[in-house]
Amino acid sequence: MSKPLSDHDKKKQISVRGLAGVENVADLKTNFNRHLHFTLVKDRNVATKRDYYFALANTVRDHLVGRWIRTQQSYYEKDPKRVYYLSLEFYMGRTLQNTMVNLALENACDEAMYQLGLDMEELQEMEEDAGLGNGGLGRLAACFLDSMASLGLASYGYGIRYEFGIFNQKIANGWQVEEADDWLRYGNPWEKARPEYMRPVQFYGRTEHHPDGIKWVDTQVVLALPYDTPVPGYRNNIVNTMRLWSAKAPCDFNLKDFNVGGYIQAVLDRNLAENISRVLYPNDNFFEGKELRLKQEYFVVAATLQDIIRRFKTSKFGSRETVRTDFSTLPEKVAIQLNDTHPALAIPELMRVLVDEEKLPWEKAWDICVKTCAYTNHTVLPEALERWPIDLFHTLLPRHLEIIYEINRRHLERIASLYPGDVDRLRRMSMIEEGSQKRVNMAHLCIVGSHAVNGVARIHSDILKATVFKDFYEMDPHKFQNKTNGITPRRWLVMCNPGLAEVIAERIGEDFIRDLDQLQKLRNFVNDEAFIRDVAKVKQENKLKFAVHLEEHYKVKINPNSMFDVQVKRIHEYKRQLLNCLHIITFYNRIKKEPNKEWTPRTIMIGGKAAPGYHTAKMIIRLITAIGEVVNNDPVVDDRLKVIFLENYRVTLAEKAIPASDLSEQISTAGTEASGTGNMKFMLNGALTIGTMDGANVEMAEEAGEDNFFIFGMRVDDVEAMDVKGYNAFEYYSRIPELKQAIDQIAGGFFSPKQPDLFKDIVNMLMHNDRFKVFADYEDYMKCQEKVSALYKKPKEWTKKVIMNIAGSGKFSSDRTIAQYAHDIWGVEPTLEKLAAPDDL
Ligand code: D6G
Repeated sequence: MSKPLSDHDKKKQISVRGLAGVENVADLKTNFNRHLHFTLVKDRNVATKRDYYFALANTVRDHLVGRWIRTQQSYYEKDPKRVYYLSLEFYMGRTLQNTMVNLALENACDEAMYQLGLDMEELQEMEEDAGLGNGGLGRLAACFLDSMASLGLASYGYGIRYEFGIFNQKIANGWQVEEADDWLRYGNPWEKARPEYMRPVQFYGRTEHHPDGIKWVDTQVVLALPYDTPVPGYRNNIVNTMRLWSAKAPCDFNLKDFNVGGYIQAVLDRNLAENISRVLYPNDNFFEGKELRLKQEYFVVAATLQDIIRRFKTSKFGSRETVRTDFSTLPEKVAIQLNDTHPALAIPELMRVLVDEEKLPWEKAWDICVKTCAYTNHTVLPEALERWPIDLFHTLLPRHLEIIYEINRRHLERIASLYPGDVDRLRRMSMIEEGSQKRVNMAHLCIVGSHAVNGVARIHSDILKATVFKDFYEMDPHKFQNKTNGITPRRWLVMCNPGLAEVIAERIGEDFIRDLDQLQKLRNFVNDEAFIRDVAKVKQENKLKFAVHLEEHYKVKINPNSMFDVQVKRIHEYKRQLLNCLHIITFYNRIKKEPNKEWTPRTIMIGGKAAPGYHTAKMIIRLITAIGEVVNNDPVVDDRLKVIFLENYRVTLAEKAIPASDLSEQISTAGTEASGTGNMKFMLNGALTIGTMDGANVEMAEEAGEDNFFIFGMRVDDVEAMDVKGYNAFEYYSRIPELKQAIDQIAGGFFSPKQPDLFKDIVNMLMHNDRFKVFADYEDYMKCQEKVSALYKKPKEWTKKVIMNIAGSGKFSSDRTIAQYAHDIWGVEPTLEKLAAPDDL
């Protein structure tokens, strides 16, 4: 009998991991040892696993350097239109493996480490996630950077280098506990500080109106120190830049003008200024009007615009340097994309620079501003929309408030001329909201100050036009567009699921990695027995691997033949983790009622972080862990149902969980989830979806074919009709016995015997105050779950649907999304350029 292949040997056979040429491996070993010695200053007697990770990271990084310098040089030489993606979040996750994938170095590095007696996967586990995001919006920005580099766009990501990213979630006695994410503690090998590009950013002060213009004076200055991270394209030798700003107090901070507390106190107070980039606000889809957050938003915008204008003014053609002074060409050279309203201050800041500093007339400046900026909306939830109190604005950014008033005055004038006498319309469309507290509506500012406004899935873009931005759509229909979100197939297939990438590549070649639409060709293999077997086998291997992780972590015995039913995303009422809970409880009750029936076994996993201040979300986590405690310890249930709360869900855990999932739960109330991108990751990795007709689910079902999709629940129209009629939770509760039983159990302490009223707030909300109408979809959801269970009993039928889903997932590549932004909004074309490989070392 031949020896089974080791993990290492199995990986070697996978071609998508790049070639492991002999010279390549020898060089990598030499350079690894060189870095261990000269960079880490260690030898193998004392080196830790982390030292080995850093040595490998530096070895891989060396391969980026020449490509990075060359790419940036070519941007100065060719002077193409540049795209600036401004975002308060870039949820990058880990970088080492992604770099190896994009540079085709993975197999060679694996071999080099193997020959040195090291396990590359173990070293990879030493890397911290760059968790500079909350969820979908931040991860989208990260996927977009990969696609922009892979398509050869001259583009940049601009954001904040938070010292602390999204908190680490611990579960203690069933409750979420937050821990600070000190991700930079051991250093970050992927960033390069650029103190030579430091920029001043002003705050507070007042304005002075002089005959020759307006001055913003008596300000406090904080310095913005940029850190550059390389963003490699997929095997095209292009390396773009993500530039993240860190706050630094100037040397004379608090010493120049107010030397009150003396020197020591002034030095201690530098912290106050530097707090600006200290920590990411951990809210997803929720606006918290804190001064420090407004400071962060202005900080990134002011520093970035200075960089954009410097680059616009100076372009080097070969050895010649030209200085541009004519700003009317700015929109031909610069596109600024606003990732939600968070960087909306780019609009008044650009106006301030053009009018106050560059002395352009207002009309001219405004025309340039609108042509340069574009705005992406990510949500219709009212609690997520940014509405800053005027007082705060006035104190922190007095000049910007004046500019916004002027923008608004002209905006209202235009409305008044288009709709004479329509006073209510003026009120609805104003950027300034009256009321007990006056506020600036940032979405209105963004729409007016941009030439394009887009939603992130077809249904969401339609809802924007029909409801929240209806008035604006009526006035300027040409601005409104849709750009359905996408995910990068490099990280979310090749990197996290090499087994699946390989069985696909064996059938249709490797071109799908750059051109995901080619997955359509897999429809030809839907009846191919060998392909069905291969797809099912990869899934089973991924499940077994994840089961080992789960058993180690949660001390629960996992049945690897059970359906892995997964809902991972931020915890939020609108995402309806509670509906999932009701399914779990009902399934449990059914097993208990008929213990001898042939139930389709499930391992149900739910994971996600709750915003630290969101009480209901934290209670939802407690309910999930409480249900798990009862269900997992019930001998009658045995291995037919397990409930696991996946602790600390983040990019890295997604990369492990998604390839191992059978069923993806996408069950938000129709009309609430703008797009979703997790949904796409599951589809691409061979899970079937149970979902509502919400966000991108609608388009996913269309691409896969509705027969291959488990759709249930109210459509947007039904939800709207119910809002008119009124939603009565009690009616469902009293009519549906299994629902009543589940609610009575939660309310009566069945899952919290030591504290019977623990979940009274949740029950009250569900019964009397549920904005998201959980009960209204319960029956249909249960029926749909029964269909899922029935299909899972027929593995071949199941896998055929999986194949139809993978084959239909091509549309959801972020390469397609970015190509559309480039063509329809930015006015640039993907160059698909490949630079020649530099001589790296
Ligand atoms: C990156 C790579 C480095 C390049 C720099 C250009 O840090 O080689 O010189 O970007 O920065 P800008 O001049 O475009 O700001």
